[in-house]
Amino acid sequence: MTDPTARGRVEQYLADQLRGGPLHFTLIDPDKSPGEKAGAIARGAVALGSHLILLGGSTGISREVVGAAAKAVKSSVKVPVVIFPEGPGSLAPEADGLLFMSLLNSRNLDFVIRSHARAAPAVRALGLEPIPLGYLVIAPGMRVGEVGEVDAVARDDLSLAAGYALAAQLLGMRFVYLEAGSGAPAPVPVPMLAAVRRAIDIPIVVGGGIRSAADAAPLLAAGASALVTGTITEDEGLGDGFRGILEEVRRARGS
Ligand code: 1GP
Repeated sequence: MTDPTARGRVEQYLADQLRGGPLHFTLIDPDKSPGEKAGAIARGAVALGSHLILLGGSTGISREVVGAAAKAVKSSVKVPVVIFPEGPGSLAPEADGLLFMSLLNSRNLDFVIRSHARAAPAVRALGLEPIPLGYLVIAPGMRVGEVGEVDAVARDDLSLAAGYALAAQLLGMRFVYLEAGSGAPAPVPVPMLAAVRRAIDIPIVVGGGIRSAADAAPLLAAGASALVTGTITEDEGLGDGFRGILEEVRRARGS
């Protein structure tokens, strides 16, 4: 029997990297950027300092599309490639791991635990490293808020966010992801992130609506462990906005 508390390779990589300070994850939607296009984005993003590639985003994305993107990314960069699943259909063995995430504030038990029960045997059989993560949607939540049937945490309800995050930690999850929703007009509020940081010890991933260095800097100062950006690369490529965010991460790492 394997030791269930042992870190897999992706988690160990993240723990090692986190010792140097906060990280940046690049989210690529393989439906919009298939195969080699995903590989090219990953190459550019990692050259600018991004620490991990997440694949996901669209609904109804197929295993083949995710697999082709994962293969192209893996042949382009050395950092881990991790699936950000929208459902069990997107699990592709070409990736290194997946965010094994419970959507904590969904009203639909499928997103909290039922889909996981159905997908768990496949995760193990495919050899994908599951990264146990509590996923919490903060208003406005955007599309994931609707599709995930969430009761979004109000932007001024710091104690509810902190409570969810601490519950995730106490349940043994190894990361918390505070999500404002892809394309959100503003990221997760900084005071909320600060409150969650005070409440828990595990790393906090922050995403949704991060589009500039000015967005990134206060989140990093408030204790974000990793910033996720997706839309900015789709809209603007790896231009000034993306570079500015990576510059802030580098500065926070003191390098
Ligand atoms: C979405 O948090 C990610 O799940 C990234 O959001 O697309 O707004 O960068 P953006």
